[in-house]
Amino acid sequence: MFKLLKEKLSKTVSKISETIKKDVETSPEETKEKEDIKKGGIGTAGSDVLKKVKEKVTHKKLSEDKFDKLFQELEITLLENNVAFEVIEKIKDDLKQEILNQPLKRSQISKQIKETLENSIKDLFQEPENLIEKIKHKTEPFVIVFFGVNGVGKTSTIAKFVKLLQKNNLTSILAAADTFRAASQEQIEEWANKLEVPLVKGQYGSDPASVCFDAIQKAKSKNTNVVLIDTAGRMHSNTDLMDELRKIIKVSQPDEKIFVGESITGNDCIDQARLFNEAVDFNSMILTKTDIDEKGGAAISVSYITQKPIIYLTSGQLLDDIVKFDKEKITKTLFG
Ligand SMILES: Nc1nc2c(ncn2[C@@H]2O[C@H](COP(=O)(O)OP(=O)(O)O)[C@@H](O)[C@H]2O)c(=O)[nH]1
Ligand SMILES: [Mg+2]
Repeated sequence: MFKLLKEKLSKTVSKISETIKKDVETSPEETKEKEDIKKGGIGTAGSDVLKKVKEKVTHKKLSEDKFDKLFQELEITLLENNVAFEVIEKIKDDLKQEILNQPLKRSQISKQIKETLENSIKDLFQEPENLIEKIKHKTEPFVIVFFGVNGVGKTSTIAKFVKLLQKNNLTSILAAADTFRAASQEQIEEWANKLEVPLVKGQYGSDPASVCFDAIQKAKSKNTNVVLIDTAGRMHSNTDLMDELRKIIKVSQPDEKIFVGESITGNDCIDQARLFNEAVDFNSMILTKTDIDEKGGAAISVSYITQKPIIYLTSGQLLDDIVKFDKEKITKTLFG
């Protein structure tokens, strides 16, 4: 992830730093003061003046105008890589706060900008809870409902999560609450067989909420640790399907509502997250297909936009291609 954004960011930061440095070197006011000092000789009083001038030459303040002009370049880089507008504004404010009207050390400019950017981006992410620990602490079955737009990777993410639960000695039951899309029941059944976990299915066209209810009852009777509910893909603009999702949530009373979004779709993913969050106030997010996302703007933006944490990223089609979201790691990938 971030291949393109990383390259572009690094180039843009270097370019901006070079421009500021050049500005420091060619400032006519400073050159004149330097000459005056040379002419006047350096006595005890002179050494104080020299110190002051030296400081002026190596510490340069940036004007707001100049900052805005320089930021434009960074803004384009961020926009091109799907970073959300609000996020760009936040980064701009942080950078302004940190580098505007503060003395800039010529030798440190690039480092200063890079560090400010890194901290600003790190600050965008909500800290995720440890979901596995949360599950372990619950005695009753822990119910998770997964939702999102069609084809984003909900069903395969559920399969990956089951494998993760198995590694943690936690048992699962799957609820095939996608009774809408042709072949969806068969698809999840294939995963259930592969992972050797029970599955509760429904008739095509039947009420998905009743499938969830049955699965939860079964989990209770069998002391299963986790119920994973797979729902049909839906657009946030489809009111009937959003009502259906609300009903699923009402009936199953999930402990965790997870929005699944495709990181590669950038701003679409950000908009979907925003609207699903408004509709059902979810707990957390999983972003899929990070292996084919060279930009990464959605991953950078969604947590800030929704004020909800990303808990996992998936990065391929194998069952083990799921990793816990780690903001330190993410920012290192971007700036390291
Ligand atoms: N490269 C890649 N493909 C993925 C990833 N997650 C899911 N997919 C693929 O995306 C397609 C749709 O996945 P599916 O789970 O059926 O999506 P759903 O409609 O949301 O349930 C499948 O071909 C998956 O193999 C991922 O992290 N990386
Ligand atoms: Mg599916």
